[in-house]
Amino acid sequence: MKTRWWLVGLCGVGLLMSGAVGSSSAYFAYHGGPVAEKGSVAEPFLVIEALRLQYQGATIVEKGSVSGVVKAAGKPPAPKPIEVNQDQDECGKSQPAESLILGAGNEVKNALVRLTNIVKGKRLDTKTKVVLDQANCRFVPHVVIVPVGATLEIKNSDPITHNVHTFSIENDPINKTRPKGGPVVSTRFTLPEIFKVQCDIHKWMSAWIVAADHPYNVVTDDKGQYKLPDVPPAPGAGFYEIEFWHETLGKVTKEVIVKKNADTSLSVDLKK
Ligand SMILES: [Cu+2]
Repeated sequence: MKTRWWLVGLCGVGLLMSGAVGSSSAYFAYHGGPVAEKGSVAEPFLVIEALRLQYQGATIVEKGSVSGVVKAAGKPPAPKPIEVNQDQDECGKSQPAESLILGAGNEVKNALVRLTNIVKGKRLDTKTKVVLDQANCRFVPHVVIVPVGATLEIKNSDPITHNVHTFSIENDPINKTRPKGGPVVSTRFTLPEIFKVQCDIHKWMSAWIVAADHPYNVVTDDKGQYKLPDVPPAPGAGFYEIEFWHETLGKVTKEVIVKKNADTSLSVDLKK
């Protein structure tokens, strides 16, 4: 889940000094003089970040789902194929750009759809093994969801050397050369984060890793479709925040109400 910071306290009262204080005060002697800079003397409030709500996995009895289609607004131009300038025997002369893959009706492949404020739901599968392959000079899949605590295996299925370089901040980054036939790189992530991974040898090779601390994350298929199943209705008459993210088209956040035994349909257009 997305990290949620809750404000549980407002602490401190700022001193606002305005105007002169009588110089005959018993406690303070005010010394007037030229004011070089005017501005706030003290912040009126100090805000303290205090409690981070962790996602809680449980057996879910009442559940519904959310599904829909992600499309691109307007008609964004498809990125041009990328010219390959090395290892052409294995990688060909060009590679399709994967930064924006649209269907005939502007449906967006590889958009991430996720609930961002869910704190309780089905259990996260931390026993699973997720594979990110380097095959035919591309990362497969292009967007991979890895539960926090689960194993990600990064393979090299090509007969050439690749590299794996992740650009994570919350999690330890990886930067490893991957000779052909070399061992699988196994790793785990400890914190939720979306980050890029690339091959430093073949610059067109990149993908996105979504380290997720709850199971309500999904990637759209080549028809732009998504479905988030097994979602418990939000407590009370509440709603969830649902985020649609794409590496090129950006992000849109909506609110969605989930009802038990029902599917809520929610489709969006992403604008570049
Ligand atoms: Cu490579």
